[in-house]
Amino acid sequence: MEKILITGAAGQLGTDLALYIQKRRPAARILLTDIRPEAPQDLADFRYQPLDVNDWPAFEQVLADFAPTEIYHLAALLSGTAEKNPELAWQLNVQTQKHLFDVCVQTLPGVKVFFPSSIAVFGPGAGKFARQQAYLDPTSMYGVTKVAGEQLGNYYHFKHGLDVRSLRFPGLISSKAMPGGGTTDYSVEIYHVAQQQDSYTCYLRDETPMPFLYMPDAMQAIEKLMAAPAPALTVRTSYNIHGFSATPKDFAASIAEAQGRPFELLSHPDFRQAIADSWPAELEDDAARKDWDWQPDFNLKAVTADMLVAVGEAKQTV
Ligand code: AKB
Repeated sequence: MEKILITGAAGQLGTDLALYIQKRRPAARILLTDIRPEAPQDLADFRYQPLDVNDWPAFEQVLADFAPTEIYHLAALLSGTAEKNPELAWQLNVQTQKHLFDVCVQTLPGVKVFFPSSIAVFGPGAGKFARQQAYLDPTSMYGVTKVAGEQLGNYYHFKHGLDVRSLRFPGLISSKAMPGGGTTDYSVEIYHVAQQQDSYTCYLRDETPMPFLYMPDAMQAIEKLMAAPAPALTVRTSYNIHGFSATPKDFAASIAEAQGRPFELLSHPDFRQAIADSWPAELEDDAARKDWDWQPDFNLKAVTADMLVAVGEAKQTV
């Protein structure tokens, strides 16, 4: 019996992942947990348990009671929030993740664990085109926690045989749950604003390039990575995956083109500009392509066409 536990399930990635796994693996038992007291509307059909994963006894109890065969550990602070609260970021993104790995080694033989890493692991040393094996010198607290998390995953794999797998996500674009506290969040907000207004004010300079990925591509990446035979995996820190590179100006232009009317981009950079400037614009993802057949389907034009419809439909049903 496949038993799948998702932490941080009410977030942007968790919401889509829960629905995707439910559809693709109908026989699996799924337990969703999140710090929120109740499941959001989109996840109302799932078994749901409120859980602060930083409460280790409570987390251990959930692991003991449910005895998952697969864990998607998504509970984490993103870049903007981590920069404002570095202590909590270290506690949640590193110490709790390490504790989870310890409990897995001690009590859940054979369990597979996925956790999301990020382009935030890169800093100036990687340059604007980040290779899989680039030097990692992140300048954000979030990036520091993600490098530590990756190294822990690699260590627990080689030292204890724990089957930990991970992806370095670029900015994720999706139409269900909103992202919370990241530097790439504008790439989702802009589509919501475009439903009602003809301009959007971005907290980054209009020519700031970053890598992005549409959620359906993120889903197929997680599925392929988790299904790959263990010997095929040559990377046990975290795999680079790339969808497309774009600037805020590119997003606005693509919305204007799709809507057939002008859409203006205004820019008022805040503290997130420094974070964005320290990240690469593009990722080399050859290892993912070779090891488990990674290939994205969506470019910016396709994302815009899809997002404008999906966000519009969601607004009509509210
Ligand atoms: C963020 O902006 O913090 C995240 C990420 C790139 O990991 N979306």
